[in-house]
Amino acid sequence: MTTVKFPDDFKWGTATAAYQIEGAYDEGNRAPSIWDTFAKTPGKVLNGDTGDVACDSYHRIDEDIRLLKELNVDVYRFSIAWPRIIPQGRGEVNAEGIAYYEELIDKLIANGIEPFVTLYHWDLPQSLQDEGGWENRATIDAFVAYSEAVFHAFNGKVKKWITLNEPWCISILSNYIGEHAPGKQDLQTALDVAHHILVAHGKSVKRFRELAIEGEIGYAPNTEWRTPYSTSPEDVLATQLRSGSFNEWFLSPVLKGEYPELLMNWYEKKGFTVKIEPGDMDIISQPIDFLGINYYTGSFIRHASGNDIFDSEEISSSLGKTDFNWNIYADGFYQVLSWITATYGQIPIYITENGACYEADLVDGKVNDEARINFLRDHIMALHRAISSGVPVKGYMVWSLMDNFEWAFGYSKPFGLVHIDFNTLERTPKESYYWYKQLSSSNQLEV
Ligand code: JSK
Repeated sequence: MTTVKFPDDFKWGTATAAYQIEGAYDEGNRAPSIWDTFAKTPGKVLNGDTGDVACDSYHRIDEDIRLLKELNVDVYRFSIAWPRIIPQGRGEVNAEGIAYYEELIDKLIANGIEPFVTLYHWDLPQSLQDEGGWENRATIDAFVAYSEAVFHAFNGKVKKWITLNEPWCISILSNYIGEHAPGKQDLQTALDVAHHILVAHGKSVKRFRELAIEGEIGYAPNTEWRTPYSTSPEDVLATQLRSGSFNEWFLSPVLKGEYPELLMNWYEKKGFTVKIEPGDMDIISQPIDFLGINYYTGSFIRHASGNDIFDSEEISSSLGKTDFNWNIYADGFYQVLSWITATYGQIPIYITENGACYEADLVDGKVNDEARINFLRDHIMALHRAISSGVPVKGYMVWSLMDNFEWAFGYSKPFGLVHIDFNTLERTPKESYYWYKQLSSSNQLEV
């Protein structure tokens, strides 16, 4: 056995999101979000599951904080629901919404756990969607006003802020592929949404600086690592396009102030445009303090004429699969982190999500999810390799603290360190919880 030690100031944590765990969908003056609407639209979510109750975390602050405390984590990443703070999207701030998150934040701090807050984790107020949602540039200023209300409410208590979670999911998955809310399937709409949320990100960062809010601000794109099936120019191009549309498209505007040229030209050749207004790129590329990186998987890509807009296809490989049928690609984690630092420089990075879906039954009070332990161990080893080679990673958060509402797949895809019985809402730490507790307590891995 060898011991792999992490830097002394390295932060260990876990992550959740409002719509996936809170429930209490119609309490505390909360108004519907696009996910309330989408989940209640027949056929959109597996088994007709909704976030109406979820893990009922809205009513279980003390219970969830006990789990975090016993897990001995340094940080807890959660999201604030815009529909609880400004229920109509614009206008009056809801005191009950502020009070709920203030209680959560105060109790986290009292228990020595640093709150890591995501402002937007996909739950856009439905009233804004009724006005066009993120397709409408006016939603940008609504987001800035919402951000400002939250900045003011928790300034000095929250010192790590994330504007957006997974902009690729907000734009492409939700408006081109159509798997997430609002479920549109139009690439031009998706590119418009992508641009507007990036401008919204930049204007929120700008406001954060103008208001001299304490702490640091960043954002959390999801990344995947794609490897060409062969060195043929066609396979390499297909990989660069598929990968670029997922990674660079959401990193380069923020970190370089420009969209990746290869993709821009490719979209234009296909008849799609990005409507950039004067000053947009300067706003988008407001300097951020850290980069949140979500990483789950990767794949091998080859040329396939007409298969998708990039003439690309993912090919099956010998990589293992999680119970979500996602490739297990731990080396891809090392590769993508190394590529980010090589491409964008030494911006501090927090791993804001990494984890896996594995099913495991509760038997005699225990959940033996050894597969999740193996996944986490392999990925945390890859993370250590990246840190050892100079990638400035400052912390790591497992997705997720608890089993929760996995969007279009409802409650069928467990990612938690804690098992949730969705009939009783009883919480049971899994074997991976105890494994991770040992890691977060010792700051080292025995391999
Ligand atoms: C997990 C990525 C935030 C938190 C977790 C889903 C995801 C995804 C899910 C890609 C995807 C679907 C579907 C089909 C075909 C082309 C959540 N993260 N999570 N992260 N990423 N795909 N190209 N990649 O629940 O809320 O694609 O797309």
